[in-house]
Amino acid sequence: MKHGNFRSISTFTKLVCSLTFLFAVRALSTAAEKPDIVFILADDLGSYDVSWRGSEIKTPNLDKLAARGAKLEQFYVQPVCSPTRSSLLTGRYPMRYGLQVGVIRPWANYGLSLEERTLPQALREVGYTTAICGKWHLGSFDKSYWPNARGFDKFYGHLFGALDYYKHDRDGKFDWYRDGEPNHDLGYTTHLVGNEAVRILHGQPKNKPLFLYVPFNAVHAPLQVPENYKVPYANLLGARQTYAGMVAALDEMVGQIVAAVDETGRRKNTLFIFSSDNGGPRPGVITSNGPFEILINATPDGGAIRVGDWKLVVNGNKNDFDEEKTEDKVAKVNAKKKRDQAKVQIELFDLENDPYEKLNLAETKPEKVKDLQVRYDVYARQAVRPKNAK
Ligand SMILES: [Ca+2]
Repeated sequence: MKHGNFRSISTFTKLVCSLTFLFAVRALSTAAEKPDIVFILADDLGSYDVSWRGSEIKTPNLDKLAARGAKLEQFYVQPVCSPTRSSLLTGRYPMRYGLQVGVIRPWANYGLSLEERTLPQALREVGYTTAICGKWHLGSFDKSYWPNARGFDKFYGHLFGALDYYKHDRDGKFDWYRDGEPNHDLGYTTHLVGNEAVRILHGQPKNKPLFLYVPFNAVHAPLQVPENYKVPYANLLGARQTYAGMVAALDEMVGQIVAAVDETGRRKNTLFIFSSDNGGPRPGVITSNGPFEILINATPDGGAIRVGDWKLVVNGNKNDFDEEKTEDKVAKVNAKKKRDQAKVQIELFDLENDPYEKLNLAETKPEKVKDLQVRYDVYARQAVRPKNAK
């Protein structure tokens, strides 16, 4: 097995269920009727930074969806932005097309492989209008990789990560578009994205189903929000106060999107899904992931596999770091690995009795480790080389 392939197994994510799906779906009037799908994706939202989980940050609109829907208390996403988004839009593990490690940087000359069939392509083929408002993060260097070329009829938003919420740039490069052309709308991006989603809903023909994908850049860094959103959180310290305001602005726009669905009479045939793309960075300082210690970017070099209640983690890394610096982190991990090739860290967890992965049972359950390692290796051999591998 090639070393590169082994590393690629990181796509199996040891990231713990940081997020929550909300389903609010009513019975369809007929089996043939296609539901609208409104998929709202937050960016870097801490899994316990929603008020239905007891947070001091108030999210009344998300709470309402949660109360009427299904709350998935444990599920897996990929460790960072681009892998999660590519998984969502292809239904395939990123290790199968080389996006398993880190994010696609603004200057990267690759993107989601053009050979991959996307969810909006499939939905458009069966009659849906397909629209994305928000962050793409699946390739920017050539327009053949942009959303309008990947199945979306409509695209409003940006291509890079870590956008400035007001200037709409990243590292000085302007990054705000409508259907492939630069767009100079003024305002806070959370508002712009939400307003566009509302506009799309109001403009949608009544008899045509809609796939509305709303990947907010909120609440990813840089931490920016209009001052009025911070006022209710004067009791919170520093960055968390700003972050709380950002979550509140996001929740407000979710409320407006849901209201637009109601106003257009589409509610009874709409599936809402809400998630974050990964867990919250700097937990305890800025975000909260509750009892889950493992955060974003948990496995830049290694991976995990779960079979039933057992989970094997290979070369796990519980350090938290900025996902935009992932490649730097990967380089450091690789350098360390070269210095110590023989040392592979193995952890085994019994998720039924230890859902927060506190007790490593690898030494006491060697047979279980062996069983899972065999399956892990099968997948590792299927992985392609990461596109950002040096
Ligand atoms: Ca993210």
